Amino acid sequence: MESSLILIKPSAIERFLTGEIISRLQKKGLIITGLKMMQLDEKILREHYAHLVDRPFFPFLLASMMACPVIAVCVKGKNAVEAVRNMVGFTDGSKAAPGTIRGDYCLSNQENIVHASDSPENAAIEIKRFFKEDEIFDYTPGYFRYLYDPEGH
Ligand code: IDP
Ligand code: MG
Repeated sequence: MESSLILIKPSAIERFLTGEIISRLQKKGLIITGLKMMQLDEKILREHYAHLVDRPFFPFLLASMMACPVIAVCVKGKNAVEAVRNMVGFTDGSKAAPGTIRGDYCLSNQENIVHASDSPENAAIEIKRFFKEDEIFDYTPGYFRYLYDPEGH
């Protein structure tokens, strides 16, 4: 079972979209293994968005991500990273397909509702970045047999 890290960004928290996003993840069959609200700071964001620190919009991105607390969600499921990225849609909400989270709830490049890990390797790094080991609950819910066949397919 693969894990992925989602951040419910200030653009979603402020617009009361938290429940909607968590509901979509759960209805897909993704199992929530970690959930926490946290105020991000510049240090963690420079690490998390290291690939963007030299971009001209980075100061705006920093301010946007620190505007209010975010909610970090860790989920597990079959091909969870790809499945969540497909549910989230293109970075720019104005280009994201209807039916995706960004496609349904935003038009912006920056204020795009959620972050989602882009590879299993990065997911492992990001889960460690936002959760302590004892904040992840790797349990098997009772409804598991309604999500997969006995071999997890
Ligand atoms: P992703 O979130 O779809 O993986 P990345 O390219 O990793 O996209 O960018 C990380 C975040 O940086 C985006 O989700 C968005 O909030 C912000 N961002 C990316 N490109 C731009 C831009 O051109 N202008 C403003 N913000 C941007
Ligand atoms: Mg990214």
